[in-house]
Amino acid sequence: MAKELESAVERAARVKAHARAVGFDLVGVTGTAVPEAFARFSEAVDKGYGAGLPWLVDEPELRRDVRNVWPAARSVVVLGVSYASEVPGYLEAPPSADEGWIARYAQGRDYHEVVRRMLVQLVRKLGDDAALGAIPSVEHRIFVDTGPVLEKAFAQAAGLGWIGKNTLLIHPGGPGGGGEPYGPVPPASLRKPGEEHGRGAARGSWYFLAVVLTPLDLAADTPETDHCGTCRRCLDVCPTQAFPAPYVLDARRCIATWTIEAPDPDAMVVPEQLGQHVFGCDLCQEVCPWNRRPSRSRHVALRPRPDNVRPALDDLASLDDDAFRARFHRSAVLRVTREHMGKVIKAIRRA
Ligand code: B12
Ligand code: SF4
Ligand code: SF4
Repeated sequence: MAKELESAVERAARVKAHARAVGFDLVGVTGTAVPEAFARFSEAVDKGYGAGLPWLVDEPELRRDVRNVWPAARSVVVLGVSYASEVPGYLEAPPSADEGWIARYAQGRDYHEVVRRMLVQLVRKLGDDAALGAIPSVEHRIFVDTGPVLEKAFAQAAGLGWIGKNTLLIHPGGPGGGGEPYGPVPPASLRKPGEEHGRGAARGSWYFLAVVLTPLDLAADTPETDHCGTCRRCLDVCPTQAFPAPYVLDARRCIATWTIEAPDPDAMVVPEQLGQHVFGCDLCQEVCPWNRRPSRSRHVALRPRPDNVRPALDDLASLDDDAFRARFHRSAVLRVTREHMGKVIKAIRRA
């Protein structure tokens, strides 16, 4: 039997070591509620900015405190996985009129699958610790994207980064979340952009977020502070003026909603503002100075598949249902149907 880890600090350190061992790039800990963010969330939903997406606007109370989702939760472990790539972006190498843009987060393997597998490994390691008597034997709940959890707000509270004016979580670089140094700092001659403070925790917003709810009492980290300053590039670049104010997104106007979430894209898409976007949009991240010179994600499965970078619109439009499913096998693009993407492609061509 191992000695029981008696303090919340020791237990948090153990969880973080496991998180890094299974491949998470960022990890931090916080409590079960983010009251200020919940107030902002409620205000945004009341104004209609949730675009009527049922999984976002229904049962808002669930998001007040994760104990409304799972009463046993006592701490929230927040995790980040980089999907940064060196593929030139939409603005750097604009797609031609015959090409579409699939957002970076969907250019590789479906992150729900990749990140979930890492979460399961993390929870397994905690189970091993419990079997050794190092921590109490408890259940955990894991979430990546689809749960009623304000992941960005928890990530900021857990010190992983701050929510920028583009409403996304931006990691400042260096420590791997939670204010601890992450990985050795390589010698200057070997450093890549973004590795100024240590490997594996490049700055920027090209991170997926995930959450583990745990009944364990873990020491909380210090929230990250805002580093947007006077910059407003993301607000100015948005082709649909989807930001009614800094830090506030009206999802009804976001190309990601139009091309992915809208029940019927014809009812929402403004073709003249769509550009070449067939699935998602990266513009408000591409212009962010914190995303300049991204270092490539170490997660091979998340790296872009060449055929998902500026795919020919004709090729996409020619797929039947089976071919569409085969083409996007294990890809987040399967969030939409062939018919849905077909309508988006028609809108691109109408403009
Ligand atoms: C709904 C949703 C969407 C909606 C709405 C987006 C949005 N900004 O909320 C749509 C479909 C538009 C969308 C688009 C995208 N999404 Co999305 N989405 C979600 C989801 C499922 C819920 C987010 C949510 O609760 N929104 C509710 C609204 C009201 O909250 P909010 O705008 O985030 O507002 C918060 C902050 O802005 C803050 N806030 C508000 N006002 C102010 C003011 C100040 C001063 C401060 C400091 C803070 C602050 O408080 C609010 C509450 O937390 C999360 C996963 C999850 N479960 O959390 C992924 C998530 C946010 N999406 C993600 C991604 C990658 C994207 C896209 C980049 C995909 C793409 N390339 O097309 C785009 C980005 C668009 C954008 N600029 O946000 C990632 C973001 C990772 C990161 N680094 O932040 C997440 C976390 C998924 C994941 N698990 O990785 N998404
Ligand atoms: S993802 Fe595109 S459309 Fe949505 S807010 Fe950002 S720039 Fe605007
Ligand atoms: S582009 Fe500028 S304002 Fe927008 S999130 Fe990045 S640093 Fe903040």
